[in-house]
Amino acid sequence: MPSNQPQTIYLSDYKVPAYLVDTADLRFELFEDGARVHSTLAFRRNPDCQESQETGAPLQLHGDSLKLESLVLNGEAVATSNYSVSDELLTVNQVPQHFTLQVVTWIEPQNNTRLEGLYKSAAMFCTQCEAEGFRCITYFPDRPDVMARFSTRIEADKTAYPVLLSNGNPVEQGDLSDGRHFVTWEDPFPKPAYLFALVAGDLLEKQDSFTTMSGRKVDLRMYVEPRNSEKCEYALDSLKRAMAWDEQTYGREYDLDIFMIVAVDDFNMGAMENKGLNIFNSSCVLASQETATDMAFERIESIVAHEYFHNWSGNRVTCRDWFQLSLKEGFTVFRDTQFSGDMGSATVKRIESATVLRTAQFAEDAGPMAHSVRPASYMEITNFYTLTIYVKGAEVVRMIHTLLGPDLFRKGSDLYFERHDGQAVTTDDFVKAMEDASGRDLGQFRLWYEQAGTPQLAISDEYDESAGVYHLHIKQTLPDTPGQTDKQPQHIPFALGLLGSRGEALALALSAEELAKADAPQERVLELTEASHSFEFHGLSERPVPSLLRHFSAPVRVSYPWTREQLLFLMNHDSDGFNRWDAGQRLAIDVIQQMIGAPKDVTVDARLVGAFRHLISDADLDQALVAKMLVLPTVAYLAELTDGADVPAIHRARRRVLKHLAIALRDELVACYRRNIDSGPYQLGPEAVARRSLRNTALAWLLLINDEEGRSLGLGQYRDADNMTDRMGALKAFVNSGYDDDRAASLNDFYQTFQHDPQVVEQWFSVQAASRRTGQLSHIHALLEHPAFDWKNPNKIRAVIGAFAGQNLVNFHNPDGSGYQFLADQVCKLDDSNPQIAARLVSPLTRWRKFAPEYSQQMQAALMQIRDKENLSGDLYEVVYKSLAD
Ligand code: 0A1
Ligand code: ZN
Repeated sequence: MPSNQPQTIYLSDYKVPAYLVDTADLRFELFEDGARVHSTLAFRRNPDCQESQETGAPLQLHGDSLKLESLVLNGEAVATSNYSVSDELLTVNQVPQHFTLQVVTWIEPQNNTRLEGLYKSAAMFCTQCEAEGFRCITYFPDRPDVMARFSTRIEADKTAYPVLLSNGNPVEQGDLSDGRHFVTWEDPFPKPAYLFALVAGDLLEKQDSFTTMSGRKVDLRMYVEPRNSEKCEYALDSLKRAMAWDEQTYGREYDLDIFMIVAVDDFNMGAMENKGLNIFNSSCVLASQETATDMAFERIESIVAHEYFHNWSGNRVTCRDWFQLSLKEGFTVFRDTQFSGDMGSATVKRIESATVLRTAQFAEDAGPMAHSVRPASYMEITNFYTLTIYVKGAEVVRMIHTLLGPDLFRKGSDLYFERHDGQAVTTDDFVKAMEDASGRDLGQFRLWYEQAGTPQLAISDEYDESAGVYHLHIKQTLPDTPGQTDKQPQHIPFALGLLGSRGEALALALSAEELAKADAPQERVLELTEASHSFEFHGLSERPVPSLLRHFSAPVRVSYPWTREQLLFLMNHDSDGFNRWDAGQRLAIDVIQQMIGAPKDVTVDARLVGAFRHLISDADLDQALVAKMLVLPTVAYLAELTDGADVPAIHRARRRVLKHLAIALRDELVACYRRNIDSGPYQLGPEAVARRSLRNTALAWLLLINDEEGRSLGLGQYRDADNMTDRMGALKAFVNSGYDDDRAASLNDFYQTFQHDPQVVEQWFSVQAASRRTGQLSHIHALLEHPAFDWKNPNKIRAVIGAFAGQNLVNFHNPDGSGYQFLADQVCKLDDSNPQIAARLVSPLTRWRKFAPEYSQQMQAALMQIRDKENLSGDLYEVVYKSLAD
């Protein structure tokens, strides 16, 4: 057991802070060999803390990797006997009711490879303080329920760092001696330290503006390295759309005079919502037609919106403690998905959210790190920036929206923002506001926050012909998760419809009386609260086909004995687009599963071919939906659905089906490709995006079967592409094809063309690392040796190692165990420089229990090897030990 075993922190141990900070005045002196941070903090005892009121508890400040240079209390140096410093805390004894503490620390941003606190990304200084990075800058009560008014003076060399940014508004600037200068920023809004930010660099400024609903003009500024000058427009436009949408949908207006976005190349996550100064991973904000795919544009729009929306859901109303992380993240993801749905197709957005949830969040729920939306304990909070907190958290908010309806939900959110503006609160406060505004009892609903795991609904039905009544039985169970057994039934909104034999929507009368009134709706949201329910639908002259869990109305698994005929019927007739897509997925899953290990003479069900023929050929269907319906369920999802999964076998079965479809539909694919060629100028609207998507799917399928016409279409597309979606679509198709020369030539050309653009080089890495053909270990090793690879850059690490272990399932799960060994080696290596990234990358290994014994044993062995590493970080310790626990 390593000596640095991290402690477990429990929600039940929460105590209010003993001291509050009213103002934090910071002065940063930035140099090439380090930075000096002068901090002046105005403290007072917390009136809500009994202990500090009565006995004057010692003052404890968090600190991490700091060199303390001086400590002054109310103008006098603190005697060494009156304070102590450990690795994590600075403790000052005997402090008065009110006092000012001046702390000077020395830090080394240039050597900060963890990318927490103040660090250097290329030539610029930047910060990342969520969750506990501020303590790497100076000593501070680094917890979100301590909110202070910050001012920040930054001093640096004027030539190397002409731009000096922090939160709030600039209030003073000027020159200093030795070619240095300073800028002072003041943020009028009290905030927790995790929202602090600082940026210094030689950056280009892009300006725009937005006039708020009350008529205030807000300066919008984006700061990027000069070479990225042409990649800012989309983010700024997205920002303005998000600002307008939040006013319209939630009545929320921006509150400062300036809103800034900065792009940095080295960043552990996607982006950060620091007050007034959002910092983005370059890959999540920079885009141009030539360098970003449609998917990247979509991602940028949603992340820009997400960070902006945090200004209310996160910053104005923040979290009391990190157990409440989903208070801001779940709600904000809900808001950004609503926004994306409104900007494009709500159905397509719903399909995308459900895909992530069912593929990856359900896997998390079923794995060793399973936790509830509001966890009860953690070791390292950075390990809890999970899909459960983010996307399941968003689903929970979405269910409240479904239960209350849009108007009461809005009343609830208004009450929440009003009641808690300027406070640090809990998920319970959120639910309470929703209850108080709507009059609904959400008591049982709160279990969604407390119980981990994915509820399973087992559904059966029968039809009583003589009575004309259809019976639907729904049983819910919630599987055990680490530390949680014997769970309670949850409150589940279950949307459904019934279809008649001509595909028409039937009226849903739950009783004879309702039937008599003859105004029963065609879709209902049933509320499940018991372990089992039976519903009756009256007045049905034939057995209906049920359309279950419409719009994916709750994050649950549904089992129902669908026949293939029923699925085909729903694919064609369901009025709910989501369930049309879902029926297609279920049908494909059924067909693929049948092929796993099946003898050669078993053929692919002709009905699947027929259904896909219809999708590919009928140009009158909603093309954006069709583009989604043509994507077969991924190997990752198929594995998630299987106990004792044999990934290579799943992969072979899926390919067999795919190839069969491609051969059978070869002519239709060529026609679909040609029909969707765009002749006019490049556009980003939903129709153009759907056309490119359809064309790229057709191309990929054709190249999978070595079709010569497909090959020449692909070569032409690559050569003539005026945008990255087309270029990347062709490149990907060749990389995954059997055309070895074309693959080599296009990869080479792509690199030559884009080698100076890190965001595109990242795509170049990941298309290879994720490919069955180029993602063999020898090639992955070669990518790690490539001059453009950088062990300090999280994006490059994710593009190669993350894509290999997370997307290239067939090579990662090589039966010889080499993929596991490789990941273990890289994770150990990374743990010394960036433990956060190491702990995230290891996650594919943590799922070892899912796989067939010959795989799971080797995965376990790889985890043990990591466990035994010297100086294992706390981050990796938590993930690895929990994964290996019985
Ligand atoms: N709050 C950010 C995500 C974020 C979290 C942690 C970080 O560093 C450890 C960085 C960013 C968001 O939700 O966008
Ligand atoms: Zn967020």
